[in-house]
Amino acid sequence: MATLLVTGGAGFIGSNFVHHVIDHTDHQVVVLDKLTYAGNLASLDGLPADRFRFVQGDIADAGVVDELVGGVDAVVHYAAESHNDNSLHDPRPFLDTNIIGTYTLLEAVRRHEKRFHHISTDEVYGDLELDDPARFTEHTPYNPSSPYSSTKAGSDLLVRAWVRSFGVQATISNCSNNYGPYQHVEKFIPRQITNVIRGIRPKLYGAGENVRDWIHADDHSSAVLTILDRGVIGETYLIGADGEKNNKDVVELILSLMGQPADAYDHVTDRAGHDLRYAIDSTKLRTDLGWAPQYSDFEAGLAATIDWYRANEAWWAPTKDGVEAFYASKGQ
Ligand code: NAD
Ligand code: TDX
Repeated sequence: MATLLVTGGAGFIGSNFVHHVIDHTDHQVVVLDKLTYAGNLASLDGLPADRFRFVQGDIADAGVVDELVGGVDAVVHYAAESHNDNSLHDPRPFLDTNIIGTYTLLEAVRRHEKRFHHISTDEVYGDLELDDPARFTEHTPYNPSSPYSSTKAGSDLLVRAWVRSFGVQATISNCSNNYGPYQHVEKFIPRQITNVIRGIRPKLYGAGENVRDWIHADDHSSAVLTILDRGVIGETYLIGADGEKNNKDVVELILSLMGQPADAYDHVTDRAGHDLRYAIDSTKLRTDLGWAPQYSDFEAGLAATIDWYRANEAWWAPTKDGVEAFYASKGQ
């Protein structure tokens, strides 16, 4: 049994991880989350009070961070500004949280000699051509495209430097696109599902040929627990579930699963600098650490996600109109 400090635990993937840890281990969890627009305490409803504690605070606040890190066994660092479209509109919070926040946590785990796991993204590797047989591996050179992915790349490099220069006991994972419950409606899949529920036509950027490599958030959580248990200090592990799909196919699948004509969507202004394709080769994680994803059927996982958004309108409704107004102002 250990006590984990989970940063960003009120966000999409962090909250899925907290539920996974409570359900599958006997660990205690402390969540540190600033509750930005992306954080939602309702995502942590129902957790047992004797194993879970919530602290509202900023990962860039050294005083708060130092005290919390001193009292736990390990830090699992999810907190970030996470949305590419927001980073194109206003990059500054991405630097504050993703760079300075990660630096602040690294200094605390260095001082207290605590285990650290850093959550990152496949977007640090840039993008691939549609017809390129290659996939990203742990050896692919960094080549980020957006303010979001460049600040995530910077945060990864800080972790590597703190391992090498200061002996910090850290691992890094770079995961592909997640889907599942508790994802903010600004993101692609929840935006389209909640559009259909609201009677709004889904919005596809450009031609919709861009490919993302989808993984269920619960599989991401089991991979992170595996790395915490058996990962080698200083190593990077890529997490993916062989889920490549183009955006047009995903929109059409959402529409047909929701009983709508498959062509009932609009093409809208493309994202600036839009990455074409991401694809993960997770051989190292599977071979060295014995991890395997459980959600092999994307259509079934998507249908369950649609059911979750239908059943949990109270969770997402307060944010929906503001998100759509923001996109409308950008022609998206
Ligand atoms: P999210 O935007 O849903 O949640 C981020 C959480 O961090 C929110 O609860 C927010 O309140 C909190 N937060 C933001 N700034 C903070 C600060 N300064 N101090 C404390 N808390 C702060 O993000 P997500 O999609 O759950 O992503 C979580 C992590 O996973 C990020 O590091 C992201 O880069 C990474 N990741 C995401 C995906 C994906 O598909 N969403 C894929 C790979 C990696
Ligand atoms: O309305 C939309 N229409 C559309 O076509 C939106 C919101 C998105 N898209 C496209 C853009 C992307 O090609 O769908 C794809 C997925 O978009 P996002 O959900 O914004 O995800 P992406 O930019 O791929 O980044 C996500 O995966 C990697 C997460 O937001 C990142 O935090 C993570 O690092």
